[in-house]
Amino acid sequence: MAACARAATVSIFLFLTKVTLVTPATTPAPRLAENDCSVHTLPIEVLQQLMNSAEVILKNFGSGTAVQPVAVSSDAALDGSAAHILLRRMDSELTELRRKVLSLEAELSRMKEGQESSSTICHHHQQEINSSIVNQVQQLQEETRQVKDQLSDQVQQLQEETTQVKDQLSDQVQQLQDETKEVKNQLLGLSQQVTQALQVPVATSGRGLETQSDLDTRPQDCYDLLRSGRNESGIYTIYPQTCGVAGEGVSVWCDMGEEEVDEGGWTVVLLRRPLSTQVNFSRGWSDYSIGFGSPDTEYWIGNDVLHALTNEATQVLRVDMTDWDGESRYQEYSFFHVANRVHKYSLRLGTGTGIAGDAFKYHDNMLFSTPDRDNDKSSLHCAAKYSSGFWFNDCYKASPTNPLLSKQKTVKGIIWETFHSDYTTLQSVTFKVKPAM
Ligand SMILES: [Ca+2]
Repeated sequence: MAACARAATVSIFLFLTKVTLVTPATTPAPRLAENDCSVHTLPIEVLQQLMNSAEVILKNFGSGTAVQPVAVSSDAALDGSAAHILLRRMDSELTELRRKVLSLEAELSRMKEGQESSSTICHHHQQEINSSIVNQVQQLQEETRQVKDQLSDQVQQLQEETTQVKDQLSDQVQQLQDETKEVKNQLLGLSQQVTQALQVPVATSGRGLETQSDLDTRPQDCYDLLRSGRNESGIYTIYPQTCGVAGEGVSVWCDMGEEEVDEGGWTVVLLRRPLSTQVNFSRGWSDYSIGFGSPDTEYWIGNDVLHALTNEATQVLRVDMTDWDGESRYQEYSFFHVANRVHKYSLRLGTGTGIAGDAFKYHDNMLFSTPDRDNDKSSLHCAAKYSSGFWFNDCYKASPTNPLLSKQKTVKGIIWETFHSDYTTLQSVTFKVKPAM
């Protein structure tokens, strides 16, 4: 039994001597840096195996379990003293070895804790970083969205303001142009009158003073032409005067009447009739001001000419119309006046008589509106709604400038409500003027 114990002791001694040589116990175990995520698995595993083996051997030695003897000579002639010394030395070494084993176990435990701690710290840091990145991305997205919304609002506001300013400027420019033209015409008229007044006593010696209309023999309207002997209806050029000054010639249709029925002399200012291709009456303020179309098709004489024609002398207006069944009716107004551009061609009408009914009276005192100018009394933009220029109220009872449509019941066509109150369209209509008798 003593021999077995000795043999085991020798085996452990030899084994642990090797362990001592290969373990890091003789040098300080590497400490893991706090954030060092690399894992030192190999040294720890090796140490673990070695420790396990050492513990088994120590346990077996302590419990007296039989261990395979190593080759120790049984007949070694060791005396009692020598054996005693050997045993003491082995005990001492054994104690030292146990201490080293314990130290190694502590080191191993510390390394394991370090590894686990490092791993936990790394995982925790990774989560924090991920969470931080996600938060920052979300915050950036939110800020981007807010900035985008703000920019969009500002752009829209700028566009609206630009449009408003543009409209205001356009109106102001138009008004200035109108006023300038009006003043210019008045100055020209005055200048001409002064010049003629100064020249007349010399040039017309013996005839007395003459009026300007006597000096300008060009026809101001169709009635002038009729008086000069032109009694056939047709296209003529007239020279309406503004403030005593004849403007440019205007080509118009003169209705010279039928013999012994109507004395004629009517200047047609609006002509609508069915054609293979109708004239487009969906036009802006400028077109309605200067006029458009042609006397051999359809036309609007122009609001500036209307003002000139109706401003110099009291004019009678006659409206002739025919429906698609061929029935003709008329309405006359004892007085017809159109104001100048500055006053937006405001309409004044006298008493109406006739068999078509007084639909036009609804438009008395109205300003002129076009698809690009809303001067009506409606919350709507009547001229834009009906694609025409007229003295819209809220909106109309007569619509002679609406599109010329085939026979049907629609508010979109040419209507005279007191003729066809069910909005049956008309096929032709003319507005014509001549000086009141
Ligand atoms: Ca309106």
